[in-house]
Amino acid sequence: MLIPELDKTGEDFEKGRIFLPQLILTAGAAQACFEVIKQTLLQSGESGVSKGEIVLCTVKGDIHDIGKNIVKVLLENYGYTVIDLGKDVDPMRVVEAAKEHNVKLVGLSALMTTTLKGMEETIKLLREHHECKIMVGGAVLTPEYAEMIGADFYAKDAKQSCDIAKIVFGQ
Ligand code: B12
Repeated sequence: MLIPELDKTGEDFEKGRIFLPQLILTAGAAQACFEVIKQTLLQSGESGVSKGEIVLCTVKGDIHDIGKNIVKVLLENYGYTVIDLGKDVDPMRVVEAAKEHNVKLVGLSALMTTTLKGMEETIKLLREHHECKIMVGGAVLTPEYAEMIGADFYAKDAKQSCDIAKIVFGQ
């Protein structure tokens, strides 16, 4: 329900039916809803041994983080530890975090055509400095584009990020 409404807001924004202040208000409301969902999931979940560590962020130049935050909540709920670097993250910071925690999996999010370059740059740098699998997601991405920029996995939604983590960590 929440995500289709966000999509509708995006379309209204694109078509000039609403403007940036309304878009920001909608995003704020969505974030607040996801925070409630997160707290509820945390309270109901068992705290067990972590299945594995994953570095997650929205790439440089991009401040959209609602989707990334949903991915984080779901991964945590499935028992993975998420090292969340936030949004607008410099490629080198991703590399440093991946190396520091010696992670097997990195997740990158990008919501704009202009920031797909930042995603590509991050993947390139990761390949040069750290051996790991990379999953990517975000509304503008396609499986073909994800493959072209060198990602190992494309996820169309948060649930798929958990399926990918299961493949990478074997649990
Ligand atoms: C909310 C929103 C905002 C909010 C963001 C708030 C926030 N904290 O995120 C605000 C108002 C700040 C904003 C700002 C801007 N926005 Co905006 N925004 C949106 C909007 C309406 C919804 C995005 C969203 O949250 N969707 C819901 C989430 C749940 O979906 P999602 O991110 O795709 O995530 C899911 C999957 O893709 C996947 N996934 C996502 N990431 C990852 C990562 C991994 C690892 C995995 C496995 C999976 C995964 O799982 C998620 C959950 O299922 C979209 C329109 C749209 N329909 O997409 C425009 C949109 C993305 N914005 C757009 C634009 C242009 C901007 C601005 C440049 C506007 C401006 N003129 O200033 C700025 C960007 C500034 C910047 N540098 O980043 C454009 C981008 C166009 C393009 N093709 O490049 C869009 C498409 C709107 C439009 N049609 O014009 N925006």
